[in-house]
Amino acid sequence: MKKNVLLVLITGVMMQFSVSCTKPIPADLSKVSLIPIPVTVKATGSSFQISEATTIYVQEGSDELQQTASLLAEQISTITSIKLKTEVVPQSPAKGIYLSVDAANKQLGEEGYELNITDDLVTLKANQAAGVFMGTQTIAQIIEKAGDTQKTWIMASGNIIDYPEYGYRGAMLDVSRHFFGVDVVKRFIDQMAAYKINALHLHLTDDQGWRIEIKSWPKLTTIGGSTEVGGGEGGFYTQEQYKEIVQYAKARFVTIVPEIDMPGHTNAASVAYPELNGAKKKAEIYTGTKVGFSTFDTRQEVTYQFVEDVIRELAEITEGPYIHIGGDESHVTKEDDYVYFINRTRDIVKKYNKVMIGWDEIAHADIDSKDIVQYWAKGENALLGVEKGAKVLMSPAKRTYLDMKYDSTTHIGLAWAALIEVDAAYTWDPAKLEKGIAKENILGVESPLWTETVTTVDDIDYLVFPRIICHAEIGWSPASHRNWEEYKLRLAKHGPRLKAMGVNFYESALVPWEK
Ligand code: TNX
Repeated sequence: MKKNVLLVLITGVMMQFSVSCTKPIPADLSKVSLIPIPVTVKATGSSFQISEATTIYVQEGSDELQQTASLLAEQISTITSIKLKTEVVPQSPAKGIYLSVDAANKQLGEEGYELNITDDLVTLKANQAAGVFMGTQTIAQIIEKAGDTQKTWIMASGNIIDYPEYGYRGAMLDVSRHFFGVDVVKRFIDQMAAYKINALHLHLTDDQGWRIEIKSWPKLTTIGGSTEVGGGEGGFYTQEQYKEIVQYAKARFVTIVPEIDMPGHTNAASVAYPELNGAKKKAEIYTGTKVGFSTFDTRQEVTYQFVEDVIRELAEITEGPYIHIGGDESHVTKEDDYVYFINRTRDIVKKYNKVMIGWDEIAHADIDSKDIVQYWAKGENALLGVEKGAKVLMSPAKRTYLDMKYDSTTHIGLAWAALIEVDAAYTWDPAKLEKGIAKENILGVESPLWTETVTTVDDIDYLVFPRIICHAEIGWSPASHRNWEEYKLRLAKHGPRLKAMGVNFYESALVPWEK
């Protein structure tokens, strides 16, 4: 009798113990500082616990989903040191993390996703793999320690429905003024993708250097790539290296947009092949930072033979739809020669089935609804483009130029357009910037980093972060959700996250950074 009572007691205690052990830890999803802020977040007050036993399940039949699952496992391991297994399955499991594609919710579009987190199961689904990838970047921001002293990692429970305002959310890296190798570009892609940026524009050529191998014109890189601003050794990507960047980006749903800047900004090409500028004046290697002094001779056939060879080779190794042809600051090209050049170049880009993007000056050429004008300086140019039916990519220098100083004390950067503190980077709306350019005219937002004063990875980080995070939210989140006073508190929570990622960001005094 006594024995039995004891047994019942012990069993009772044990049962209670095991229940309290697995009891989910309360957490509030609505308090997690997500950037970009999602369209809707509903918190349910509980949490999903991540442990060694958690598996990432992937719906069968998609290589892209499997790749996304492996990248998520890597990201979770970086954050928590827990290595999760991935497993392909025919249907949703009862426990674990499950990634699937199911084209049920039209509202989500190409990149939207729905994330549902309960005590046992995390389901992430989207119409396309791109949306699932975007959702994994949200998961990476939701994962947190259950408490300061605890080693338990959780995801607050609830439901998120999310999709972007603009389909193109980009960053630009100028690898011409200073060259940066493949590893730096990959690191940049990872950092961008974490904030749902989906395009990387590489400014591959300029007066100071030609950075992409063109097999039919080899001196472009051997001579044209041999130096950079300040006289350093320069460099270039072989086509194999470029393809490696394209594939790395693709796995993270980032499109590479290559730019060959013409007919101005072409000194390096003309040093390699003097016939390109008509050889009236022999071009010399240039390592300074002035702009607007060079041009191709746009009225001779050899120039178009060159443009066609370059565009053909580049189109072959570029998977994305765009080729950027530059077209800015051609100050020494006569207006009608400039228009003639852009028109002929546009035909060549089309011949190789790509969409032409150019800086806002190209609006003066015969462009139409298939072309894209990148607004950087002149609203009137962008408006002209809109009148011709083109879409606008928004990169207003006063708001998005990452090479602008934060304030007068910033140790690198330029200041010709503006000083851009973090609040100035955040408090603008692409659809309200210019009268006559509405949301439906806008392809998206892009933040360019020109590198005249940028020589190291720390320099890149310092100018890019945290401003690019502001632009990422502008490109993704509804305008009605954006408010500086609230945003700066969310941004503050990303300080430790950026530090953990090894990012040398600018600790603006306007943001109450969390330590
Ligand atoms: C203007 S923006 C340029 C670049 C410079 C940049 C410096 C644009 C289309 N052209 O050539 O690098 O200013 O901020």
